[in-house]
Amino acid sequence: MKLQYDRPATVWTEALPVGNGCLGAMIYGGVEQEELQLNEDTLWSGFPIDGTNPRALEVLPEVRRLVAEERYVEADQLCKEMMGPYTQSYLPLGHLRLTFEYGHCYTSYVRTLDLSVGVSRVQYSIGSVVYTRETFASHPDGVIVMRLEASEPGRLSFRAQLDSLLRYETKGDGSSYVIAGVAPEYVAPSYYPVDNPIVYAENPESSRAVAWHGGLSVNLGNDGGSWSIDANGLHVAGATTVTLYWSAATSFERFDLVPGSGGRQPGLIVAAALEAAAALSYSELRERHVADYRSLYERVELKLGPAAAPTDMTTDRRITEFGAKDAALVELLFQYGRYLMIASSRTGTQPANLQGIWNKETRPPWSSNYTLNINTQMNYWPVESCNLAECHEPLLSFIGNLAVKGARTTSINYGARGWTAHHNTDIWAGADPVGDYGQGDASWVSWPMSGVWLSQHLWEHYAFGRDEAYLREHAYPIMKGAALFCLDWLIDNGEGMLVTSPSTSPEHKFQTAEGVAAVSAGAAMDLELIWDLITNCQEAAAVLGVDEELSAELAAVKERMKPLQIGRHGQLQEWTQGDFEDEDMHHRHVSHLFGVYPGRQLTGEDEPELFEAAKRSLERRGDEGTGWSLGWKISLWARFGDGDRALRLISNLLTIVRENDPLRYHGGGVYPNLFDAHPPFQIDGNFAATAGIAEMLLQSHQGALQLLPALPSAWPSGYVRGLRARGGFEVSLRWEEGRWTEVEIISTSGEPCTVAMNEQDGPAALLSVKVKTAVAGREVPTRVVDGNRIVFDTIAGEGYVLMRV
Ligand code: FUC
Repeated sequence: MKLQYDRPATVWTEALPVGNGCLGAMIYGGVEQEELQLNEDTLWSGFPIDGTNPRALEVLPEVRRLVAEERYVEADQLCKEMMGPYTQSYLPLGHLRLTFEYGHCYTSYVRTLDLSVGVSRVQYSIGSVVYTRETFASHPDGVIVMRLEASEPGRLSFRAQLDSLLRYETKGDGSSYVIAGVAPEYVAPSYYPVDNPIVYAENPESSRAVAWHGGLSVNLGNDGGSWSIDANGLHVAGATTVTLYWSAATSFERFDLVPGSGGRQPGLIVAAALEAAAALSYSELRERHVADYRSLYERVELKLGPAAAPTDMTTDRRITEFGAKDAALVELLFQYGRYLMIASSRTGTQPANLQGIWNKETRPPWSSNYTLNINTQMNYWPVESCNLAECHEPLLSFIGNLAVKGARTTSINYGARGWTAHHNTDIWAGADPVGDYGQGDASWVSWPMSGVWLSQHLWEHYAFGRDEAYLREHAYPIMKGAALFCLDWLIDNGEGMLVTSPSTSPEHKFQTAEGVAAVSAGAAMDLELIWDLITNCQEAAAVLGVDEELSAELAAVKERMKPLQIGRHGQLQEWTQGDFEDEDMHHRHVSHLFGVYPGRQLTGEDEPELFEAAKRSLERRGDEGTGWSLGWKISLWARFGDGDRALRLISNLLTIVRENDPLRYHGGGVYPNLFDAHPPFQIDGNFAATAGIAEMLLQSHQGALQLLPALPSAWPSGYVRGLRARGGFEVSLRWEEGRWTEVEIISTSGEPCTVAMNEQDGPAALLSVKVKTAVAGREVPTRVVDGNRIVFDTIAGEGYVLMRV
């Protein structure tokens, strides 16, 4: 499972990413000059601030009145008075540049990223000397390690230098070469034209921003050569094998503390990491990294069909020439999403942002922040189903930070209980509507629903893993806070039905006689998000045996909420206040389909008419879109049970996009390094693709395991091991001629297992399925429920095999 190329990267989106959750590098694989573009996941501009806006509460009744009177354009305008500051930006740390002393005439070049071990490799020859470099980012040891080797003694001579786009200093401290600086206190979003977009404190000593520090050290082993450090960098001469160690840290302590105020000293942290790494041999470091990485990566195996491309074809050519027609390229895309998750989100790190942890710009697209009206949630769609539940932790604990900041916002801006946040946040967990107090647009700013949506992640982690202590101590209290906000935020629409107001369907607008507008009451997505949260809270309270009264209150609210509407095109109405005409029928957001995916309100069984209407809406939106939009549509078509259509969306995503290409295709796709292209690069589409492929093979949102619910005809036989399902199950299945032939289910929580039969299997299948314990082969009694489901009891830790007889 490799990405492979026959030349160095010339642009960033050809370079290959490594990461340990916190430290990231993009490796270009150059010959005369190698470049690693470096990141550290706590290096953000800014410091903790209060962005609440009491004016919001003052204008709220008037906004609501305008909405009720259908004066939408005016409502949009007035919403500007409810805004707070923009978020801060995720920043690039710098570059490590190696300049070799052998020119640029090379042969036999290969550059790879091997997903099975999490190691990137470059190899080429200069004359008769073969040069090899391996690079990986180690989570257990907190360093990025690069090993350089020459096939003949003494042939490695180079200079290593560090620089940064931020203000910085370098120095040699004897054993290591160091780069350090203090981040700007403010960076304006890239789309916000201001004269002074990057602002540093006048005196770095008294800056409230993050201080950052990186260090490079070297080990030549016993194979000869010499090294020295001076102001110009690290110099290596006449070596044969060289190991470089890189580590970085910042003074960021917590979302609500001024950096460094708790005494955190990044220089000491880096020095300790480098020293500890130097005490291990290269092979020890590599083994420790590979063991850690594989403990996550190897849990899932996927085989969708034979490779169509020759094994030595470069990945970018393979995308161009075969795309999704190469089933093995789809496998690579799937596993790449898992790789990127392991590399960008580990226990104790920051959640993966818009670009994961890889960012080269000081004013990155959309500040490379956390965009909470789809993108951050999308990042985490694959974690539970694709067996990386631990990687969910950074987001789950970050939601706790947002709940703290969001409680203040909710109270000051809306006079409501509980907590929520809006469409953007940053490492400081800002929960306020952004827009620099009036500069933003209501279509993206006026959306106080991210607390509601993020709460779904808290519940899903429980739904898959069944960790009751986590539900009680962490998840439920935060979910409940989000529900309390909903109770106060919902208002009577004058006809006895509860709606949200002001309400937007993220980033989309509708046409009115006065022009386009975004704000109305009861956008479908709001109602679906609240349905989801209430349902999850009710189930959580029942599991924990708490809050009977609140659950009853929530149930009553659910009953009174305005029903979703079907519009004149047979579509699910995006706005329930009117069957409005879309501003853009092909808009990238499909927010009103939340209830189909990632939600569970709209299913063919429970809501057949709305489900059909939702499908009609998706038809109308079309099969084009930005990278992440294509990614969302994969899962939606999987939920609609249409595998061929889902594969068409994968195929659209597997369209090559090249940076700086004037003739480039402007829709979504992937770059040569398989990074998702909005364009520009956004990592969400990678994660959505992984989640979507899993969703085609296994679903569990309707209380039963659905095996191969959306298998495309192009993948008639295949195999998947280790997908997870809600209820505490790990599922492996093999299929032939489009039907499953062998299923193994490992029960991790000991709950009864319900399996739904596919339509194509027919009711007769129920009688022909036998369940045996995997080890003893003992037959397990099954019972039939709801016509097409079988249920059997399980014991935690045991495996069960389903077979047809
Ligand atoms: C939302 C989307 C854009 C982009 C941005 C980061 O604003 O509508 O397409 O993904 O987030």
